[in-house]
Amino acid sequence: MSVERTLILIKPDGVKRRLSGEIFQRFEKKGLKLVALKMLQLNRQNAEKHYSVHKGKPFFDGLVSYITSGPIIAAILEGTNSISVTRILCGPTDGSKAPPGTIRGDFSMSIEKNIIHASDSQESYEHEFPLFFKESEIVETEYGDEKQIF
Ligand code: 3AN
Repeated sequence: MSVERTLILIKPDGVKRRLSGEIFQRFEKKGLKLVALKMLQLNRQNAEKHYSVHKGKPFFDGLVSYITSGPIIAAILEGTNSISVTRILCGPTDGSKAPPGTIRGDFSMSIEKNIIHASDSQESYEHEFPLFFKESEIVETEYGDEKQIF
């Protein structure tokens, strides 16, 4: 058990469907702490870097076109085991198979338009977050409720 940070991206479908507030509410209610946040539109070069592990896969071009097609919201969430906890709240990749109660299970019907990205490991987080945030944009604050949550 260790305090981790993880990167999430609310994808263009999540932003355009006005789900951002609901999604952040779920992470905050769970006990994760928002330590960085911004809205942006990715260019192709950064999208390809972000998804570089998928280069060569049949869905790569569609994925890059999709994630660059509109505004996204990038955030860093902090908390004990935040990488795995965040992935559990997101649910499995394919929204049509994701269980209810998860973000994808409740809001997505698709494997591509699946609302949210979340880092799947510490290595992924280290690769992904510098594409979106400088270290100086991460705000470290004690809220004082950590003992109630963990
Ligand atoms: P996850 O986001 O659940 O970690 P990954 O890392 O396997 O899923 O895939 C990265 C992204 O690529 C997914 N979020 C999804 O948008 C897209 N993707 C994965 N598999 C497919 C597929 N078979 N067809 C279309 N898009 C896919």
